[in-house]
Amino acid sequence: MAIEIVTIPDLGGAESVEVIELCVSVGDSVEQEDSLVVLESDKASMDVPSPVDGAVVKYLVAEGDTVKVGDAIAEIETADAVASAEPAVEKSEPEPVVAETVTPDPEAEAPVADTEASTSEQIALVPDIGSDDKVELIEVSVAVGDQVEEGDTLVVLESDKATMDVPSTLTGTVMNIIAKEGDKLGTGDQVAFIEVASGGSAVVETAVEASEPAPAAPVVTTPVPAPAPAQKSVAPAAAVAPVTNDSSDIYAGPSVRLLARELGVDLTQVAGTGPKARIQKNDVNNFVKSALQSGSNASGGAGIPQVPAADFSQFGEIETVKLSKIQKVTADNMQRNWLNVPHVTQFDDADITDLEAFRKSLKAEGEKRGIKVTPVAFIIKAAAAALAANPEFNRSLAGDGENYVQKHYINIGMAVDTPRGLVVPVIKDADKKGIWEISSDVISMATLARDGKLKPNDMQGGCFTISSLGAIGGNGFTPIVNSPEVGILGVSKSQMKPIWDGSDFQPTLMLPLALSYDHRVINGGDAGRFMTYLVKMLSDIRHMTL
Ligand code: CAO
Repeated sequence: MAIEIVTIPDLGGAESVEVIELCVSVGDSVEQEDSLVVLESDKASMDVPSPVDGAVVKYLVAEGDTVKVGDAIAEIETADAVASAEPAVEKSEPEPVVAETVTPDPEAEAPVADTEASTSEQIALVPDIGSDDKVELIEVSVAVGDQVEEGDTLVVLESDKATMDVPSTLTGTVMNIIAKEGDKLGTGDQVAFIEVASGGSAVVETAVEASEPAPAAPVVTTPVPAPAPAQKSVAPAAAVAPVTNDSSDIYAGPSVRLLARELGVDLTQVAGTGPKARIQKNDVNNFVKSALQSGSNASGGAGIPQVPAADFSQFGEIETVKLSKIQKVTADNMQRNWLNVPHVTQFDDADITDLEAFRKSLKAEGEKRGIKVTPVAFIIKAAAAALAANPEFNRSLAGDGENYVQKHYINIGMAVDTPRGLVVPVIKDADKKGIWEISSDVISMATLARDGKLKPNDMQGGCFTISSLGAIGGNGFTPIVNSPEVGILGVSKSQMKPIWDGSDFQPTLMLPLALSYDHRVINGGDAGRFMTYLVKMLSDIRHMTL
């Protein structure tokens, strides 16, 4: 074990810079090249990577500190047992700060310019970025027709270590933007044509030419050391130049931008908590966390807008009550299923006049058995039969999106309203059970549910769900599929209706049914057949015995 002290390397001429971010926590393991801190001068932000593999023992600087070359920033305990005769500080000094070194190249060739004309079109090039590697263009900061002044950012490049502005060294009009977002650019690549009002001036500058020589030491800086007059005061780092109006206030370092892109986070929606409201890694992580907790996706993913928080107290007296665990789980499940499942709901009414007469005829025997038979038992029985006859409804999409799983068992879930929230116990093997057994299961499951005594196993393995509001009322509702199941039946209150039998209106007890299904797995035809089958079962219970 050895302690390595990491120091601030050559800053390429900058006197002092600000520590704007500590990238890891004390105790964290780091690998060589992992960023330890992000520094920021008035020109650029720069990562200081770890020179060794190890664990961060201590930070010797804090966010907001001003540091200069040679200042110690962190202690790292290395796993390397090799005892070095050199002091750790000396060992760390020669390490490069970052891989991307932007060193202006005074030798670069200038594009041809017509100094005689009143205007001339000149090409802005990527200056020497200190590496043969190409880096990604992440932002185009101007549009064709824009007037730019010397120092205005044209595009922003980003390697895995640094974000670099390519500022214009010309004052004029952007005539054509050659490079586009996503392009990989290297030293000397063309960025844009700029029409320059020469005004008799013989001076023709490219981005490269305008750059003053920088020290040879590896330093991340912007291509030109000159201050960028058009940059926003809110974002002193040229590295965070705007792309569009919406992103004009983004103030974040390269590692944060990388993280945001990986997580699909739109940084315009993230509030920065760092110095000068700079967006830090934690801000991005917290944004994602809160988006997930609120059940909403981070913008840029599914693009679901957040419902703004409301202060109801301004309208009257309120109280805030903690959600029960079941309520929270239900909310998450409903939101997940609503968002993931393309729902279609089909409606029909079943004539249950005979079924009700039969059910009532069972009352006396039910009292002897101690079992109350309600319409729900018949609906479960009929649904099990419909599932057997229409196996499409007994499928689930496999996680790979390439297959479906066909189930060869029939378990029916039954939504039960309890004071703690909605739960769905499962009647196992409903197709193999008679009305008495199903009724007994309904009673015991509903009792366990209301007493909060259901075991996890009681609520697992459902193939299809029945949600009955028949005892409560209503003409119909559209239930949400209990994914990964693909179908759910909403049952409403039966009503006596005059039904035309071809020669007369007959008083008929009609049961409203609503079948919601996952249209990824079930077609309308499948649903139509399922519903027709179900209605037939309920309308003539003799079919259930077949
Ligand atoms: N039409 C008319 N009457 C009905 C009916 C219907 N569709 N369904 C049940 N009833 C009657 C019953 O026959 C019973 O009347 P009687 O005592 O006169 O026979 C009465 O309503 C009460 O029934 P119940 O509630 O005791 O029993 P059930 O079998 O109908 O329902 C259960 C059991 C567990 C489904 C129910 O208690 C329950 O919790 N329902 C709520 C489900 C729910 O909240 N769903 C919402 C899901 S939202 O996504």
